[in-house]
Amino acid sequence: MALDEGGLGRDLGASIRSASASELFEQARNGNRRALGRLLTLIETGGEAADEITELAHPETGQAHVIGVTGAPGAGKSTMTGQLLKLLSDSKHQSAVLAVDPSSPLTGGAILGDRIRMDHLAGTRTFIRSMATRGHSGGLALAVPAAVRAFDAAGYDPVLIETVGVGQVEVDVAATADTTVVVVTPGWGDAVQANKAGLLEVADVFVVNKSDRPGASDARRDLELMLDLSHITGQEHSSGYRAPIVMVNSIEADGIADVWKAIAQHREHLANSGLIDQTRASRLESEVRSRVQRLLGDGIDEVMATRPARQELVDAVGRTISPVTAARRIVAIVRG
Ligand SMILES: Nc1nc2c(ncn2[C@@H]2O[C@H](COP(=O)(O)OP(=O)(O)OP(=O)(O)O)[C@@H](O)[C@H]2O)c(=O)[nH]1
Ligand SMILES: [Mg+2]
Repeated sequence: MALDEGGLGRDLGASIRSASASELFEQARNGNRRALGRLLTLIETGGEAADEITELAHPETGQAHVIGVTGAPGAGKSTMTGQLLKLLSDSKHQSAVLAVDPSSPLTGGAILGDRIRMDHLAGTRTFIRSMATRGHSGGLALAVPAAVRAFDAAGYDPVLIETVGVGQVEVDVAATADTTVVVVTPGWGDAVQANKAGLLEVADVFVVNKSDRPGASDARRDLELMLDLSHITGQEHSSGYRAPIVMVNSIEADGIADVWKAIAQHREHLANSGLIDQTRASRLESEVRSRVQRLLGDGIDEVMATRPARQELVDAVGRTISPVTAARRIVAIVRG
C-alpha cells in the first residue's frame, strides 16, 4: 500500500481529478485517501480552490491534536516520527504526518515517504505527506494550517508536522502546533543551538535522540541546565511549562513510548489549564492577520498597476514629486 498519496505526478484517476473541492472534501471525510491527497495538492497550489477547502473544513475541525516535530537536519526526526506512528497505529490512532521541507522545490509529496521507514507502517491507516516550501507561491504560513485543517476534518488524530530546524521556520511551525517536540542529538552542541534559536520558549517536549551515541547524558544535562536558567536568560517557556527531556534511540524504538507519554501529558496540561483554547484562538488570530496582510498586499499590487499610480511613480522617478508624496497620493487613490 502506498502511504504517500495524491502527489502531483500520480495517476489519480479521472473521477478524482475532475471532482470539485466540495466533492473531494466529502469523499475525504468518508475515508477516501486519494481524495484527501488531491485536496492537499490543491491546498499546496493555493488560490481559490485552497480557500474553498478551508471554508469547508474549518467548521469540522478542532478534534486533532497537532504535534510539531522539529530539530536540526539529520537529528532523526523522521526516524523518530516513523516509530511514533507505529506505536500510534498499534493503539488504533489514525495519524497523519505533514513533512514541511523548506529546502526542496515542489515534489508532489515524496520526500518524507522516502525517508520514514514505511515497512513499519504498511497496512496502517497512517497518512504521510510532504509539503515543499521553496518557491511556494501560496505562503507556507497559510498552507500548513490549511493542510492540518484538512487532516483534522478528515478524522486524523494526531496530526504531526515535521520540519527541519533552519532558523525561523521551526518557530513558525511551532506556532501551528498544540505541542512542539524538539529533537536534539548528543555531541553537536544542539542544546546550545536550541537555546540560541529561541526553542526553549516553544519546546513542550525535548527528545535527546541517538541516545545510543556518546555524549547523550551530557546533552541532557546541558538542556536541564538551560531550562533551569531560562527564567534568568529571559527564555522561559511561553506558558511556564517545564518541558520534560526524553532519551530516545529511534533505531531501536527505545524511549518512544515515553515520547508519547510526554506529548499526552502536555496535551492534558493544555486541556486542564484552559490553554488549549487560548493557544488555538491566538493561532487563528495570527492566521487571520496573515490573510488580511496578504489580501491587502494583493490589493497593493492591483493599485500599483493602475494608471494613476503609475503616473505618481513616473513623477517620482522624474523627481517632480518625492517618494513620500507618491506613496501618500497612491494611498489616497486606494481610499478613494
Ligand atoms: N545511532 C542512531 N542513529 C539514528 C537514530 N535516529 C536516527 N538515526 C539515523 O540518523 C540519520 C538521520 O535520520 P533522519 O530520521 O532522516 O533525520 P531527520 O532529522 O529526519 O533528517 P532531515 O529530515 O533530513 O532533517 C539516519 O541515518 C538515521 O538512521 C538513533 O536514535 N540512533
Ligand atoms: Mg526528516
